[in-house]
Amino acid sequence: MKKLKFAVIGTGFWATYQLPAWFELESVELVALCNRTRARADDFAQRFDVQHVYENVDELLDRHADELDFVDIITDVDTHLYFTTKVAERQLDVICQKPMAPNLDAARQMVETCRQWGVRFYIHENFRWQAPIRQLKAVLDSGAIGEPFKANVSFCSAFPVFDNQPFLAQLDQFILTDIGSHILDICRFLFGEASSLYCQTTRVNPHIQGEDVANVLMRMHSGLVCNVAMSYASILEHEVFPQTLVTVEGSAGSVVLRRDFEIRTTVRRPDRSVDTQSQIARPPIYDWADPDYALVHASIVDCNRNLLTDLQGLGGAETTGGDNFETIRLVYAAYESARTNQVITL
Ligand code: 89V
Repeated sequence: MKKLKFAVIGTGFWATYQLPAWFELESVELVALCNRTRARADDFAQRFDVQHVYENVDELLDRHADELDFVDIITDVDTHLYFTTKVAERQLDVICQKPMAPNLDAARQMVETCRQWGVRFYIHENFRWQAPIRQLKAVLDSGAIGEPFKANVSFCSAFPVFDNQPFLAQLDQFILTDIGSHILDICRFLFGEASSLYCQTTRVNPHIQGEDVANVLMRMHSGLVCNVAMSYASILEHEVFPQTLVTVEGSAGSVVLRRDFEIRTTVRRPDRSVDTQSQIARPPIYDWADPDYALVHASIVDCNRNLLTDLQGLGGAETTGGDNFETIRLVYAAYESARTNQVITL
């Protein structure tokens, strides 16, 4: 496979893991880094042996646009439209961190700008690439539990997420953009598109700006009803961060993704007793991963691999800009529902 050359914009907390995740793949070469705080980019360049460092994105693109194949934008959400436009204008393919944009108009503009410039546009949305989520999807696709009609999806935690990512405490819109964009994407991955949605939000932590609890109820096109609970205020017996727990009931049985990656599939036997099979869908462990985030950090590699395969011309990207626009639509529909206390028809 041809080695693709790329640059990274943004060397914050997430880049600390996204860079080594790229280096798990063979057919990429990181040519340049750009960050508004030069010292941090210099530190990354030294650590990851990158030749060129810039504080200014125009300078990076002036010097390297001709040799680059794509740019990976790993910056805060407010800058995504700006950097995506800068990169697309140079006719380079774009990967952008989730959440795609701070509002739906900006997201629409990003998709449209990339379409107009004829460049490929992807969102780095990694949660659907977690090993237990992929395995759960395989159980659903096998037909073992029949036609799914009901699901509970839960991401409830009291993990001190603000210690590593202090900016999250300053967001006016917090849990639905940060975790909601992941969890609602998992729902789309498992159950398809939603036709309507209702949401309630709460702020429990007095030291943050945005909401830290959100409950979303969706009816999917398939007819399945999906109940999604998200919280960063849940002091529970078992702290499972960053695991998503899922229960799906179908016409012929049920499947439960429990803590520590256990998937239990229950079906009825002909004599009407039930049979439960258990499997563990453990993620790979990388030595560069933060143990608290190991499940998520492993999924960065699989997400990158999927996007790289598409960039290599082999197709198959899951989280294209167009696809992720449907996820971000759910996020902002959830805010609208919470604000108006209305069911939103999608
Ligand atoms: O992936 C993320 O968006 C991170 C975390 C896993 C903490 O939510 O902010």
